[in-house]
Amino acid sequence: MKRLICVISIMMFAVSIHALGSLAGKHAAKMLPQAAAHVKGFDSLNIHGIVGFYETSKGRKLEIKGEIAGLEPNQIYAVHIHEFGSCDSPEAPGGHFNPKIKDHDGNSKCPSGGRKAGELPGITAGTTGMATINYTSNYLRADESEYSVIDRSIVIHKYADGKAGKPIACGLIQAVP
Ligand SMILES: [Cu+2]
Repeated sequence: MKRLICVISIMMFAVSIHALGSLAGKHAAKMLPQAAAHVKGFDSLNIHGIVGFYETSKGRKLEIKGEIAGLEPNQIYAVHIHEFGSCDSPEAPGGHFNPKIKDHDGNSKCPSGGRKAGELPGITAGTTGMATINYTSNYLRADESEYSVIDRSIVIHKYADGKAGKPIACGLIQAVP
């Protein structure tokens, strides 16, 4: 009997080690962001969300993924990376992040159709007030370069690009240790 219990517990131990191993494997396969921001509304606005910044191929592309809740259903909002890493007030993040993009000859060029690198595509809130950010930038990084979004902020504006109005929500972009 003792022997049987012993065999069973060894088997269970083996099973749990196996389960841990495959969990760890899945975890390792799932990409972790290099940087993340916790977006919160200014004033009493109930806006909140998390945005992750993922460098997909080393120093070439930056995937920006997140979800923002508490928006007005069916509204379009401008989303930008602003220059300064502060969300103390709607003015604190400063202007749009605009690192100098150089072409192969070292001349400055416009990143994409005259948009600044920090000017991401707008987001549309669904019927529940939730919007998804899912964009890959060829001009931003999450490293220590001059193109890095780390220690800057991600800002949601009141309206869509064009007349975006004042920032209504903001998240400090911090390196993920
Ligand atoms: Cu902006």
